[in-house]
Amino acid sequence: MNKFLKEQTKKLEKLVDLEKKRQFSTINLIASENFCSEEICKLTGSCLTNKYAEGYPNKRYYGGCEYIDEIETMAIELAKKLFNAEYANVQPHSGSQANEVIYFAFLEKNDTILAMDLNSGGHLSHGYKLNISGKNYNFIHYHVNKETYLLDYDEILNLALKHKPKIILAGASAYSRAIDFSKFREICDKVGAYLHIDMAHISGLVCTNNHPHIFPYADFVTTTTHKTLRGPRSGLILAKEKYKKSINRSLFPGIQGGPLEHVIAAKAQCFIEALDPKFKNYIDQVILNAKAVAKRFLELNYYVLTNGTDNHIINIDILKSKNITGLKAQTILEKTGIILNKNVIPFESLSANETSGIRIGTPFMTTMGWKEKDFIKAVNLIDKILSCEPNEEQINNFKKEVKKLLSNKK
Ligand code: DSN
Repeated sequence: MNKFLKEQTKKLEKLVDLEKKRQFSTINLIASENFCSEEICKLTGSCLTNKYAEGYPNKRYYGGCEYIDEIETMAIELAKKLFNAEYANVQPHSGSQANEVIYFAFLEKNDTILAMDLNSGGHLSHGYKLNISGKNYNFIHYHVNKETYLLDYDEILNLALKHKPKIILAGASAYSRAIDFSKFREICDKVGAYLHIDMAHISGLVCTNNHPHIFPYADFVTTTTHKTLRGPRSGLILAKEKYKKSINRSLFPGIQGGPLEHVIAAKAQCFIEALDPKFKNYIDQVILNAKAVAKRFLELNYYVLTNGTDNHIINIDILKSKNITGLKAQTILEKTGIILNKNVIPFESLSANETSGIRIGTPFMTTMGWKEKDFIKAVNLIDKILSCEPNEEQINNFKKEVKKLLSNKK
């Protein structure tokens, strides 16, 4: 290898080391991130990445799939057990691709689908105009209630009656309250629609019964595996057995080629860990921590959307609370070592780049061992930082305070 290429390899190693250091030396409050186990990391980086296995277990287009078949079958069976599902497909590379698989399996081009509005808390793959979903299908969007910011099931019913969607999609990326899947089922039954639940954010809460379950209500369910579920960065589909053929075909050969078997093995490990009773304790603590964060921000007179949380997410209207944009809050906090993301809020008046809101989540720091008291200290610090326009000296002092809080990590 020539000098330049050797340097490039060294640079990659160094950047990964720096990222690892960053993950351990900042307070991570991003609601969609987590810190997976060493076993999961190891499997994701394993020799399984060398293997092609287009197709499904025992029906592959390549030889040499003896062990791969066993691994993928394990992952399927563990996923079914974890979520009490009749069918699982563990091949989606991501949550967005899992959603695309469902649309491609059950919709024709321009068919109507009813989903949550992006500003209300929905997701890009739920019909955003620049996303492939919004380009291929006729998405109609429901909103949250203007006063309460809660899901408005009457509006969902009215839109369903008016537009007769083939699919109704329940699920969100920035919604902090429990979703009533039984109400969604009732609406679907009234208009003859399929119920698709995207539980990407709450799958860890669903499998521990900390959120109303997806079954028997859903026809099909999609999720990522790296958020509250604490697995590798990837996707998963669950469904009733009768949809197996359509979903399998839609994924392969419809949308994806060779599955990422190293990630599938890591998903199997994630399901093993989530089946362990200790995982329920972890999710219980994630929720207790989120409730403590919401309560403290409310005590400090912040505008916490919906006045609290039932899950791992706290949404805050930071413009109304502190007269700064989400972008500014994110940027100032990052300088001190506190990482979170700006977020649009329902009926947003600013651009998606600026935003009036911030979204806070507790999964990552709970994995790091934080309890309510640690999170309350972090909220107090955030309030201190956002209550001034910190100069360099103050930033340095805040950094020291962040460091001190981080010494409580595992
Ligand atoms: N980007 C993810 C989130 O942060 O919620 C959703 O895909």
